[in-house]
Amino acid sequence: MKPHGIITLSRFMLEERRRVRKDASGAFTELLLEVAFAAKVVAREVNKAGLVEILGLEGGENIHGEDVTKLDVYANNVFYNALDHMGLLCVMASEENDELIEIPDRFPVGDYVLVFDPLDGSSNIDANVSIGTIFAIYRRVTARGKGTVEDLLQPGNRILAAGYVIYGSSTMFVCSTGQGVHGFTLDPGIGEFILSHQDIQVPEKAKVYSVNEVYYDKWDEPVRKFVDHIKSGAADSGPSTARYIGSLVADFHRNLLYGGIFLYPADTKNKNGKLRLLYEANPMAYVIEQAGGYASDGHTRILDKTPTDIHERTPLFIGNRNMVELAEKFIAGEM
Ligand code: P6P
Repeated sequence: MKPHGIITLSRFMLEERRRVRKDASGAFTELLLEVAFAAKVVAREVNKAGLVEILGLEGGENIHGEDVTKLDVYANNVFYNALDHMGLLCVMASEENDELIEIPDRFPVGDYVLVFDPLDGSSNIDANVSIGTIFAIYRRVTARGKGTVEDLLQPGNRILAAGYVIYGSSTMFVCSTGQGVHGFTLDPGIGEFILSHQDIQVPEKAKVYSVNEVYYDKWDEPVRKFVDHIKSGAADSGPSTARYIGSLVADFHRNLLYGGIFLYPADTKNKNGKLRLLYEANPMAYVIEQAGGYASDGHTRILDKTPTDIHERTPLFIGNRNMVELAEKFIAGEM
């Protein structure tokens, strides 16, 4: 739905708070806006990544004598430094950190939990392929003080807000707080995310299927039969084309707007698939369900899985509900 006039992310979130969130303290809204601020800082660096060669090699120094870090490490530091002192979070987890991320003793702790992949698909940067940040926000479950692993290992069905930033031809902040999915495009001229895609819903027809078929022979037989089925055109409401970018945020975003199914199944090498439950599958599952789609590991709804480790992997089938449920039927041996 085309929004009327210029609505910034800040205005949208503040109006949503007044309308539905009754977030008395405003801390939740502040947290969301701080995540968006960090994304703007990351976008500025990602968008000149191609200039790293000119500005200085990663790990080296640029012409200003500044250390150039790998972009995913840089992005991780940006999100950490933007959020560690705000008194909004009790704990964080990041794809870049083996252990949970504590709030430093010198800062107050808050009521929320943030899990994030600061720069997913970063191996694609040199080819100028779209990459992204993925995040989810929970309320803490421990009573007080610094958060623990218990606060992090919550099922996705307890997510309060989730979304992603796609650093592509434009930078977009796509998120849901449980009131539908909305996309905000960064206007670099004013440094604001502007509402550009209100109430995103997955189109009725799944236009695209998206999977890395190099692993075909390593998949379980039912998964191979499912992919053969949708490729044969037999699935009457099935995909009419294949697209695979190899960057989850880019593949997901395209399917969200055009309709489709993305799958990263388990295989003989990756028994639980490659993608992470906490900060890749869960946030995307939350967004797709808010947009009318569905996400499964082939047997179980992604949002109903309770993580046992912050870096736990999961097979992922995500997109149009009818396609994901068809995959589940093949895996259950019903097709
Ligand atoms: P493959 C990027 O490395 C990533 O984590 C996701 O963004 C992407 O969907 C997936 O891996 C691609 O994996 O095995 O197809 O290269």
